[in-house]
Amino acid sequence: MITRRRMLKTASTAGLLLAAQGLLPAWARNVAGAVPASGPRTGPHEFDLTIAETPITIDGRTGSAITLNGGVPGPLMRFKEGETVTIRVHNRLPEDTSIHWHGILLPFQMDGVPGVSFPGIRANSTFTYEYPVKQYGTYWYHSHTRLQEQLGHYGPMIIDPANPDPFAYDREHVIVLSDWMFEDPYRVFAQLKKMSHYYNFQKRTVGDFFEDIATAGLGATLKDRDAWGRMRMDPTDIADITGAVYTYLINGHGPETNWTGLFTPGESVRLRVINASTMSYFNVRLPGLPMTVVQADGQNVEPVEIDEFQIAVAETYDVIVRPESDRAYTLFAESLNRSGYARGTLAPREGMAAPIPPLRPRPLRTMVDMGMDMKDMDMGGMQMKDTAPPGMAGGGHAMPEGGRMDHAGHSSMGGHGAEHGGRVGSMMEEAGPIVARHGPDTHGPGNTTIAHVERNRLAEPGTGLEDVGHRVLVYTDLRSVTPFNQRPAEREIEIHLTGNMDRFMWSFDGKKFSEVKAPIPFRHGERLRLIMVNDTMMEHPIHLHGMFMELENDHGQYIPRKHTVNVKAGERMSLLITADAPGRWAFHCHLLYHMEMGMFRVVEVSPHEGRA
Ligand SMILES: [Cu+2]
Repeated sequence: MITRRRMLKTASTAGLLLAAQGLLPAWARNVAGAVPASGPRTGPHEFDLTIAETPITIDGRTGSAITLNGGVPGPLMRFKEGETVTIRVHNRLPEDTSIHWHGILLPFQMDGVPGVSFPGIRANSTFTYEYPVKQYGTYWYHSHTRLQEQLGHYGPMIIDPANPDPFAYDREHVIVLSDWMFEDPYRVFAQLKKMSHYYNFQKRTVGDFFEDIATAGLGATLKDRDAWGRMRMDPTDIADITGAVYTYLINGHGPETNWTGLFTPGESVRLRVINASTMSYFNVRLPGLPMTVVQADGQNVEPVEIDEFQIAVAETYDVIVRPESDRAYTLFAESLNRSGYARGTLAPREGMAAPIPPLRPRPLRTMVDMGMDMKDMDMGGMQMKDTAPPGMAGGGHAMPEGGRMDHAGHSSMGGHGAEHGGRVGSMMEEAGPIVARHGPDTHGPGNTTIAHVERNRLAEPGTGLEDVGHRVLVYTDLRSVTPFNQRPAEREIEIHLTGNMDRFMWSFDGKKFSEVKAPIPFRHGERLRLIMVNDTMMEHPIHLHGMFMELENDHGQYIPRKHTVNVKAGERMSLLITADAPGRWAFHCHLLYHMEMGMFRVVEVSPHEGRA
């Protein structure tokens, strides 16, 4: 294992530093005219990637990273739909590594998950990936070995389509968003696992709140102002790693460096936005420029014009913008918890900048996130308004931190509730419909916060974006350009996303990966409906390898295909899968530390041949 201390020693050589910056791929350099037509080819269909420890500089500060061909992010891998590619990966690390091609349909032995699809790439050895490229679009790649992705082991991937895209543009930029830490991620992870004691000592917890519900009943607990104070101890306080630790990056550059993408006024500019973060969702916007979404997870979708979108970890969105004026625009990617941002600029010339918007107030978890039904609360209609507690000021329509403190400390419930009651009411109207009720929970101690009701939340814009006053992308907007398989599902599987937030335990159906004995069986060729129910109070980006998931969002045969879906708190989501890819595939939460905690499964599509 590479310890941070050892890595920092190697980082002290100035010569290495210069070499590292010179090696940053052209598309990621501080000023980018446009994305190059092809990636780092070493032959007609051949690529060489070298993985090594290398010092990097971010906003003037030096750290040590795991780099691909010397850079963070790694080189742009650019393939052509229909070619067969050979990629030789040279591991110069003193430990195993791997590369997973995220969202790519390929033979499972090429999927790059150690212990699932292959043994991994040993120190000082070379592994050769070879596979036919059967799709088009914007994707990315990353390590699937321990926490290496947090150390910089990721990069973008573009597959040029065999047939032209159904939309036009004059220029494109790749936008890789990521979250970098100068700390040792293995130490941060160890601390997260120890959190239980730390938090129990510090303050009351989400678990306490649920115990109160069990003993005093929901209505009484909610009427207790102090309980709402406890509600503010929301799971993001524990689960997230925030801007206190992270520097948020665009194409490897911190906010101060101001990565700049050039345009000529009047051009259509395609932005290929990839969230290569380990733990960070972003809200992305370009104040003054509407965006037209044309691809999601590499799949062409009917164009939809918006002003902002939330991008979950591991998702990609392609948008087209048309800057008409000779001025700069800020590309602003605010972290979901509003603890920081990645920022770049689109400009006609180098050295320009536009105002940076202030971070908006931190969003709060809501009763909808908690899977509560207002009817259960014995406070319907007007009365509900009178008792609206301070902690839920409008369903994530947050107040400034200071404002909340003030209300919690000084206002009476009634007075405060009256002030915000209308917004609470509207929050409930905007919330997605309740589609199921949660039965008795059987997931054991690995699952502590049980949603009472399960909602369809596909038409909701995401935490903190409920009333931002402009158009925000929602999952019901996504409509495929081409029709897909209409075969009805033959079988249904239900999986619950579970957690014990006080103890930083994350799992499926209450069990960590290490506690399950067998893969989830899929029969080769079968058509499945996968129902995911999020029992936790936070969103999780769930990724299936090897096969697309078709998101059942009411668009019939035009429902969109996704490799990663954001499942909101308390949400019940339905997906269709054609199990057409024999082999063993990973299925997991793409929050790196959740996956590492065991929110991970293997899916086995059989019969199949070949061994890992
Ligand atoms: Cu998760």
